[in-house]
Amino acid sequence: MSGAQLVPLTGYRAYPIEEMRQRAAGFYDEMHRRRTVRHFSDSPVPRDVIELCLRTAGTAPSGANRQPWHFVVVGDPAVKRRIRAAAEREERAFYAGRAPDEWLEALAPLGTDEHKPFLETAPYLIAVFAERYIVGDDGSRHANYYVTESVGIATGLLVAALHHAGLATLTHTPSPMGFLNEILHRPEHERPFVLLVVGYPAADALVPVITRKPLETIASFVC
Ligand code: IYR
Repeated sequence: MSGAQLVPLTGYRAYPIEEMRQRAAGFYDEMHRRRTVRHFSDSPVPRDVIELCLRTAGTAPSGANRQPWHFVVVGDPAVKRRIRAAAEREERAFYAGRAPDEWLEALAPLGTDEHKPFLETAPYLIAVFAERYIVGDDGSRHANYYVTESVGIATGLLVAALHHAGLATLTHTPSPMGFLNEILHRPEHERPFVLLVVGYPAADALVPVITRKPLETIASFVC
């Protein structure tokens, strides 16, 4: 017996083909301009804009609709300072030898190093956690499904929403990120997924020269 409760689809909107084309092109145009930024301004960002973008992230599809994500928004300068210190400790080890040469060579064109001043400069850090499983009030454990896929999609929507709102992001992954559980008091079953740096780009922000793979490379059609 199915326990499903089904209701009519009401939110869907269909568009005439030409409008569909324009919308798809317009959205591509907007997303195509997005760049990952590492030079941030310290100008404040309205908190309600962050909240709205998090609501968008929370609309992501997820395995069995478990929504296995948790976002911690950090604006407190003292907490940002602690996160920077811990991240730079890991990054120093990474750049000084933990990372294999091949990895460091792959990063060289991006110009990254162990210095992460943006973790203090940017007005907000958003630590994204993946709930590996659910812990009931009585301590019982319940499975989540497709956790990495679900949190990856939610994070993608968050990056897109922040860009759409006019903010810049850096998807930062100091490795390992266990220090985020400690500093942000998140339980052990929540795995740090990514640390998003959010704000306005610095007026003199520079970005590396990159290219994006052409459609023919990233997609094939069987039709
Ligand atoms: N986490 C390090 C290294 C790094 C790794 C990858 I893969 C990148 O795309 C960029 C950086 C850092 O943030 O510097």
